[in-house]
Amino acid sequence: MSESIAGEAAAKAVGERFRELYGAEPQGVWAAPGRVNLIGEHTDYNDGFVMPFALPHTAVAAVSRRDDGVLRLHSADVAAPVVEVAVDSLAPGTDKNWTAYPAGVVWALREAGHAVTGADIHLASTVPAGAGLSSSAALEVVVALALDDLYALGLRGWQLARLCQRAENVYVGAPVGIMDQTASACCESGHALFLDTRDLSQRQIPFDLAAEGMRLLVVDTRVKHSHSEGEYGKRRADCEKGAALLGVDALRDIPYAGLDAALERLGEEEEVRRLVRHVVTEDERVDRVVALLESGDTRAIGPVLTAGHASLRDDFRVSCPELDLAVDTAVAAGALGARMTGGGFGGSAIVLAEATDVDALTKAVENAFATAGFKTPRVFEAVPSAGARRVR
Ligand code: GAF
Repeated sequence: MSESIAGEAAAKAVGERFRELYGAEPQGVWAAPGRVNLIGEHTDYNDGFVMPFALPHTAVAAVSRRDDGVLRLHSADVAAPVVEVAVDSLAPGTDKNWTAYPAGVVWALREAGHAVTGADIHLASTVPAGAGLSSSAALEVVVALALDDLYALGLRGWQLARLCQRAENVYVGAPVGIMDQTASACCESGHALFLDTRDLSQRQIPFDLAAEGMRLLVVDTRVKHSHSEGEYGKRRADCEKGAALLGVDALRDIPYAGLDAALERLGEEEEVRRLVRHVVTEDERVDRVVALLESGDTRAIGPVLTAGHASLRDDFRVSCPELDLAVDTAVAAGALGARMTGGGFGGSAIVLAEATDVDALTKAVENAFATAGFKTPRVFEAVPSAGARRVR
C-alpha cells in the first residue's frame, strides 16, 4: 500500500510531469506525510501535549531553485495551469487558492531572513483533502524541506514546522496550532510522536500495532472541514480567554489536580468552563496513553481514546453526527477504542481494533452510515510511517 501512495512510483511521476511543465529535470523530489493524531486534540494551541503519527499518504514535490525572483507553482491535483509570481510580491491574505500554502512557505522563509530567490515546483498529494488528515501541513512541509535542501539552510524539522505554521497562520489566515506541521516534519516510521507543543521537545514512542495483533483504522466521514472557518478560531479564542481568567499563560499550566478549583473560579462562564475541562483532561489522557504504551499495555489505551471522543463531543463540541456514529458503531461492534481525530466538524475518526475484527468493524460502520443516509465513508488502515524526507 505505502509503495503506491508514497514510493518510487510517485517520485518518478512528479519528476516526469515537472520535466513536461518546466522543460528540465527537477533538482530533487521530496515527500511529506499527512498524519492522524492518536490523542491530544485541541491541546496544541494551549501549549499542551499531542501524539500524532505519520500516514503513508504524502504530498510529493519535484523542485528546482531559481535565482531570478520567480516562483512557479503547479499541482497535479488542481485543474489549473502553472501559476507564476514574483517572490518579492508575496503578501499575506492576497491568495485564496491552493497556491497560498506553498507561496506562504516561501514568504515565511524570506520573512525569517532566508534568501530564497525563487523556485519551480510541481506537487502531487495522496493525502485526502479536507479529511482532517493534515493535507495542508503536508503541502507546506514538503515545500519547506525542499527549499531548505536546495538553499542549504540547515533548518531542523521543528524549525521548518514553525515556519510552516507561520505561513498558515499569517499568509493563509488559518489560526492552527503547531501539531500538524511538526508531525509531518518529525514523525518516524513505526512510532507515534509525543510532543510538548510549548517547547517542541519530543519523544518517539514505538507504536507497532501489527506486532501485537491490532490495527488502527481511519474512517474518513467525507464531511469536509476547514480551519479558516470560524468555529476553530472561536474555540481557540475562548481557550485564551479561559487562560486569562485563570491568570496563566496557557491552559496547559492548569494541573489536572487543580481542575476542580479552576472550574470553580470560572463561575458562570459555562462555555469557557467546558473548554477548560476538555483541555486539562485531554492533556492528562495524553500522559496516560504515553505511560500505557511505554509499559507495553497497548490495549488499555482504547478506553482512553473513547473518553477523549466524549470530551470533544460534549465539552469541546467539535464533533458531528457522522463522527459520533463512526465512534459509537465501532465501539458497540467491539473496537478497543475510537475517537475523532484532528480539528473536527467533519473529517476522520480513528478506530483501534483487534486485527481479527477489522472486516466486521468496517462493515458495521459502513452499514450504519448507509442506514443513517450518510455518504459512504472511506475506511483504511493507518500504519505509522516516515516523516518528511528527500526521495530523489
Ligand atoms: C487541526 C489543527 F491544524 C491543529 O493545529 C490542531 O489544533 C488540531 O486541529 C486539533 O487538535 O488539525
